[in-house]
This record gives sequence, C-alpha cells and structure tokens, in this order.
Amino acid sequence: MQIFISRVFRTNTLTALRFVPGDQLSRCISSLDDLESGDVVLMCEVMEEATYVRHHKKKIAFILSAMRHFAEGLKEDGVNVDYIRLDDPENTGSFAGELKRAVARHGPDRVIVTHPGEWRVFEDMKKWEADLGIPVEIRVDSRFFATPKDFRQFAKGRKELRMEWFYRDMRRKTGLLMDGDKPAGGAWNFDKENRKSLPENVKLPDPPVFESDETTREVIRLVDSRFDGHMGEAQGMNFPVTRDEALTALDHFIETCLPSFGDYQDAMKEGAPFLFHSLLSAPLNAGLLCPEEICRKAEDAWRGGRAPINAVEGFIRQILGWREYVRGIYWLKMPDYRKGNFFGAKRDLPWFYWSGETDMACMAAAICETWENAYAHHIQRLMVTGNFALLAGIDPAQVEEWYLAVYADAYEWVELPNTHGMALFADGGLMASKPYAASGNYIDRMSDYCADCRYSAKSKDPESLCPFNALYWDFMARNRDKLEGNPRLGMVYRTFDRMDEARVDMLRKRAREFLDALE
Ligand code: FAD
Ligand code: DLZ
Ligand code: SF4
Repeated sequence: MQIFISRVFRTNTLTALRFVPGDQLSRCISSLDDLESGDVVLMCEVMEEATYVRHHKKKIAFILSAMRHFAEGLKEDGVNVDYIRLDDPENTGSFAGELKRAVARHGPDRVIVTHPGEWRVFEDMKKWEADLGIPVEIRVDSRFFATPKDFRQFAKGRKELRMEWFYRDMRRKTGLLMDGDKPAGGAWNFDKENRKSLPENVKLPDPPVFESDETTREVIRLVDSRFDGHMGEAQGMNFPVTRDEALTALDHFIETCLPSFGDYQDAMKEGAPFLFHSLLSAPLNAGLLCPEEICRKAEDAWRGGRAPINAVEGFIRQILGWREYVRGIYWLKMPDYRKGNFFGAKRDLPWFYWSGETDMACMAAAICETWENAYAHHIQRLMVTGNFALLAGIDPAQVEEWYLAVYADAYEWVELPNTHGMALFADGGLMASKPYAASGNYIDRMSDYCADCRYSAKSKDPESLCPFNALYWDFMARNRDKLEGNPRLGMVYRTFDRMDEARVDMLRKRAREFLDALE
C-alpha cells in the first residue's frame, strides 16, 4: 500500500480506476489529477454510507443529487464515468463491493483515490489492495490548508493544542488577512466585537432558493421510498447541488450576510434558523466549494470596503482556524479519540432529540429547525443542544451519533471533535480550556426563546425555573472534583460556595427531578 504525501503525476497507457466518494465532488480533487482519456471514474450510491447512521433525509438527498450532478458534468466533458445508482439491482451496498465489481468490469491496472474524510472508510480502504489484487494509491486530500502531517508538526511537543495558536500559524502560512508579518486590521482576533444580541428590528436576509431539477426530484422520490424512519423530509431540500449553485450561495453570503456576520455570530432568534450565517458547510464539505476560494472572497470584501474587519476575520477564523484545527485533531487522535468520557456520562439520549417534542422553547426551536432543514447554526449546536447534553450527562457516543446523522454537513472528521471535544468536554480539555457549560441566563441574553417558554431563566420558583439553571449548578456540583482545579472556573465555584444552602438544595432537587423525568 502506497500512501502518497504529495500529488502524483505520471503518464500511463493502462486504465486507472479513479474512485470519487460523495464528499469529494471537486474537479481539483487529487484523485482526478493526471486523468487520462482511458481512465474510468467510479462513483457509487451505497446503502452502507446512507445507513451507518440514520442520516437526515435532506442530507441523503443533498449528497446523492450533488453526486449525480457532478457525474453528469464529468460525462459532458468526455470523462468515462461509471455511476452506480442506489436502486441498481446489482448494487452490493458497499464501497468495497462496488470497487470489486468495477475492477471486474474494467480490468484497470490500479485504483486511485483521495484520502477519505473518515477513519471508518480509511480502515476499509487499507484492505482494498489485498482484496482487489491491484495497487491502490491513496493521495493526500489537497483541498485543505493543512495536511494531517502539518498538524502533527504543530502539535509536536505542545502541552496544549489551543486553536488560536494554530490559527495564527495558518494566517502566516497562507497570508490570509496579513499585512506583511502583521495581522490585517491590527489584531489577530476580533471576537469581543462578535457577541451582540440581535436588535428587535434588524432585517434578516432570505437565503437563496435553489429550485429542484429533475435529477433532484428523482433523488427525493428515491429517498422517500427507501429511508423511512430517518429524520425529516427530503422534500424541500434547498442545498446547492452543483458547483454553479454553490458559487451563487457563496456570492449571496459575501454580499448579503457577511457584513453583519461578525456582530450577530452568537445570536439566536425564534423563527430565524439562518440569521447571517453562510450555510456553506454542506457544499464545502461535499467538495463543491474549496476553503481557499471562500476565504479569499471574504478577504476581498474587507479590502474592498464591503464588509468590516470583525465580520471578515470572524468568518475566516471559522474556516482557516476551526475547520482545519478540528480536522487536525481528528487525524491526530483517532481511533482512540472517541473512546474518552471525561465525566463518565451515561444517560440515554432523550427521545425529543429526534422529535423536538419538549417544552423547553430553545431546545424545541433548535431540534425542530434541525428536523426541517438538516441545519442548525453553531450557537444552537453548541450552546443549546450540546450544552443540554453536557449538563444532563448524556452518553457521548449517543450524542455524537445524533450530530452525525442530523446535519447535512456532518462527516465524522468535523462532527466528532466538535461534539466530543468542544460541546461535551469528553476529551477532558484537549480542545477546550473549560467546558462550554452555560445556564439559561446565557440563552436568555443571546436569544428571544425565553419570552415564549413555559420556563423562565429569571424565575426563582422551582416550578417555572429554567431547567438549564438547575442542571448547570447540578453539573458544577457533581463534577466538582474534576473541574474545581480549572483556573477558568474559580469564579464559578466561588459563586457556588456563596449561594444559600436552601437554594442549592432546591436547584439540585429540581435537576434530579428533571433528569429522572427524562427516563
Ligand atoms: P457559518 O457560521 O457561516 O461559518 C462559516 C464556516 O465555518 C462553516 O460553513 C464551516 O465550514 C466553518 N466552521 C464554523 N465553525 C466550525 C467548527 N467549529 N468546526 C468546523 N468548521 C467550522 N460543522 C460541520 O461542518 N460539520 C459538522 O458535522 C459539525 N458538527 C458540529 C457539532 C457541534 C456539536 C458543534 C458545536 C459544531 C459543529 N459544526 C460542524 C461546526 C459548525 O456548527 C458548523 O460548521 C456551522 O454551523 C455550519 O453552518 P454555516 O455554514 O452557516 O456556518
Ligand atoms: C454521506 C454519504 C451518503 C449518505 N451516501 C453516499 C453514497 O451513497 N455514496 C458515496 O460515495 N458517499 C456517500 N456519502 C458520503 C460518504 O459517507 C463519505 O464520502 C465518506 O464517509 C467519507 O469518508
Ligand atoms: Fe430555554 Fe430556559 Fe429560556 Fe426556556 S427559559 S427557552 S428552557 S433557556
């Protein structure tokens, strides 16, 4: 098995079978470098990928439609594409099975693939050479700014792997938002300016609408007929499914949303699932956009005076910083990463994560919007559903499975570190310097959810007390031995120790009652 660390160029008269999975839908993917006229590009829709978790129907519809459009585009350019549909009666249901059939059909001298995004698939891929009896080249995924090797280099000898240091290295390496060797705008980070709550009268942009063509309509019918029991509806899927549509989405974001992205990045609002967010994660992770073009366009908007620095730096940090950083953590720490469970959390995931049927208005909004759109923005994922799972002590594996299933942008390389490390602190602090635990007061400050909730974040009355408030203090109390030594939580424990004993008892009793009722 050869794992190439750089792109490989060679001429060859024999046939190469080039395998392109559903999250590598990019003409610049390394497996398509040096494509020769006799080569065959294999793409396959397989049940194993659609069911290893119960993906949201809109996620499956998005990926299959994007795959079919990508294959059509290649064919129009004269590429020999072998495309296996999900409903092909001969379909074996797995990547390995389809590779085997394709090798028998085409008799290639080698298989070429780009490194997959998930450990699960990589493990499988490592067996292909022996199974197929021909060489399998696994090439570096050059769509990212940093390779796993670059990240290992960054991590070497460091006690803490904080995102901020990695991000600054990436700014220097790429020159993004740099003026010479200085950060553009005079600072590396404008996060303090990015925590505004949303004013009542702010005008929110409408997301672009992508009309379904016959390819998408056919996929939606297929998903409806095959994926009963998966979350949501395929109908109404509105993610861009072609490169052109993805570029439209990008331009729309840069012109319409980016100027306010920074200010309201952490805000939440009832009935407003998208706010000023880009909605680019699904097309980006599937390969329809490349991270560099997104960041360069955002930087151009600032240099051209069309968006302020706090918005542009905040946005670029998400892609150049967080996105690359979580990928680095994933490949550095897998396969053991997901085994950690710092708090020993073992409660089952409540059923309302799938249905949205809860009287907590913030949770109902985040989950129902997820059901509707296969999308929730970052603060809903982190500070509502993630925060609840952390405070309630829900088994990390079950929470991770949920996040992997329900979001159209979810692949394990990006989902796992965000859930396991950032939201649940299950890695004991590798990624975050303290748990992102918050009471209802935070949600009240950053949203209007509490106004229509049966509970109140301000209530002292046990009956109407916000569950997040009771759960927050219970979490801090029951995990005191693990968290007390954390310098960033000193204030929290000092406040806790000053609290009236009767109040602490009431809060912990309410938390217990609430958690018991979950079961
Ligand atoms: P915007 O707010 O417009 O941000 C711009 C881009 O920055 C995103 O498109 C995304 O590519 C990138 N980005 C922002 N934050 C992160 C982050 N923390 N990690 C990686 N990239 C980031 N993102 C995924 O792409 N897939 C996931 O499976 C996923 N799971 C998550 C699970 C949890 C518990 C949390 C807290 C976050 C998760 N995220 C995930 C990160 C983030 O929530 C989404 O990228 C973002 O909400 C996508 O919406 P957007 O495109 O409108 O993002
Ligand atoms: C997520 C997904 C789904 C639902 N279906 C397919 C599919 O039928 N064929 C395919 O090639 N890819 C699919 N994907 C994306 C893969 O899961 C993704 O490429 C791997 O997980 C990356 O390691
Ligand atoms: Fe959520 Fe509590 Fe506010 Fe209700 S009161 S919306 S449960 S934070």
